[in-house]
Amino acid sequence: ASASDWQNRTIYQLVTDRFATPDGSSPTCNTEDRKYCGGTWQGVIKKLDYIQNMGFDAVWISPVVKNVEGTTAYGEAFHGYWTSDITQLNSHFGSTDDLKALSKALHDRGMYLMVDVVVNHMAATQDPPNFASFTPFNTQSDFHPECLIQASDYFNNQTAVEQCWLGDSKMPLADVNTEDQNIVNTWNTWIGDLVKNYSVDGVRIDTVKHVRKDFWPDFAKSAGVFTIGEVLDNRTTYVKDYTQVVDSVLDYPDWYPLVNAFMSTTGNLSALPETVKASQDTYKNGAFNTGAFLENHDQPRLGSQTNDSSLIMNAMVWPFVGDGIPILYYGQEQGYAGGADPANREALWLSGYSTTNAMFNHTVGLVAARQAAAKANSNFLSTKVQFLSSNASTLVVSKPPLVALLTNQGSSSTPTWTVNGANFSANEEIYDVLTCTKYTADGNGALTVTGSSGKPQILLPTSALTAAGRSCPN
Ligand code: ABC
Ligand code: CA
Repeated sequence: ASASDWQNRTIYQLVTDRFATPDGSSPTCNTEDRKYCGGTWQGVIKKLDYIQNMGFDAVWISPVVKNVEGTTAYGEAFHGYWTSDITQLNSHFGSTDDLKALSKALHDRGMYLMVDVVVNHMAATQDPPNFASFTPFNTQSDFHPECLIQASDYFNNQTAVEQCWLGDSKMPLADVNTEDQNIVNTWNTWIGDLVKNYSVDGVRIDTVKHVRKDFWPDFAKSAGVFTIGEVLDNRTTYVKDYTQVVDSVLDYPDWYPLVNAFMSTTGNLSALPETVKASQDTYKNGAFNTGAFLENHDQPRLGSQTNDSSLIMNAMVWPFVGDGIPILYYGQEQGYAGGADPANREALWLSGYSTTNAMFNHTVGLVAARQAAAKANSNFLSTKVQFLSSNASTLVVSKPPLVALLTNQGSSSTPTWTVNGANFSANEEIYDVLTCTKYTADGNGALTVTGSSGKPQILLPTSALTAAGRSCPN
């Protein structure tokens, strides 16, 4: 599937080892142990109803290739990022047939499969590494000379970011010599085969900023499907260049102000509109196609920073009402609150996959609101999101036909928003689709909304709901 095929998708990101077991059992899983807990591709297949019932139509799974075995200084390779052999699959997650079966099961439901891939490095369990233990890059010359990336390099030494190593002396991530044409060819063939063998629809590329930019266009072309790169940096000025070499990037520049805005009732809401504008102005495709997320496997969950669920509910709205492709990290819908890696990689089975809790319902509402808006207005996905108003504690976000009302005033507040300049007609009937509260616009198509308990709202006119074949409720 191409970038444009992905634009109207909604992605559920899961950690394969932590999402579902193949037999439906619920083994203990202490995140601090950093061990394999038993999730597999067959487990994912068994729980596709759960994902699809929330409305998601794409699933991003952990890296699939063989990783280092046994216990390392940082535990086992349950997350899948510690490649040892790119020619084999990670048997903890299943067999070749199992991965093909997952791909087919998704496609049978009209859903897409996104696979995470790492080309920047192989993981070593000793320093210096035993290069012969890697496949197929098995000699020292297949790697850049060892030097660890220093924190300051991220600001003033891009060559070091690209050619020195991630990790540390306990677990060096041996940096593949992506300047060598044979290695480049190997990677390009490998990604083409992976996509073909498993009918992959999109590729999430790890550590994109750690490989020279001109490596990526051929790699992306060899993949032949949508490519979305991880460029972990908060600067749009830095991230923008990568939108030229892969289809899309994960939207870290908006993620930083998003979290800052909603981690407390004193957060700053005004920084988000600025980065959004900068990304719209400087990314290759505007902010369209960026991966919009609130949580992922590398960052502390918002619930570890605040226990005010109204703040979390507000923050969750943004990825669904902006220009990017929404990505929800598994467990957010169960109110998971794990902190920094490894605490943010909880086993989902421990939640019992509840479909009745508030965060689950909120997730369903967000996915449905975006899909209704896209269905009602064929220009929804290509119309830039705008902020109709922003102040210290409220935001009015417009992406016609929807308007999102956000606040960080917290659950004991009664926020109000004045909505002016949205695409509402005079006296139009409008619903907050999250609660099915009905409003009527005034003679100028404006309205003032009073919220409750600091919760967000998503407004859609009845005409749009009707056009989408929806009504409120339903
Ligand atoms: C393990 C342990 C951790 C332990 C760590 C040292 O080792 O689990 O508890 O703290 C995988 C595993 C991890 C594992 C690592 C290392 O491997 O998932 O559990 O950590 O062994 C990707 C993946 C990530 C994956 C890898 C490695 C890469 O999403 O899951 O980790 O394959 C860098 C990379 C980024 C990478 C991330 C983990 O590290 O660039 O690709 N993610 C600065 C740098 C960033 C850097 C970040 C974290 O620090 O600029 O490049 O990310 O080290 C902002 C700035 C940012 C700045 C932040 C801190 O501040 O804008 O640039 O980020 O203001
Ligand atoms: Ca590198």
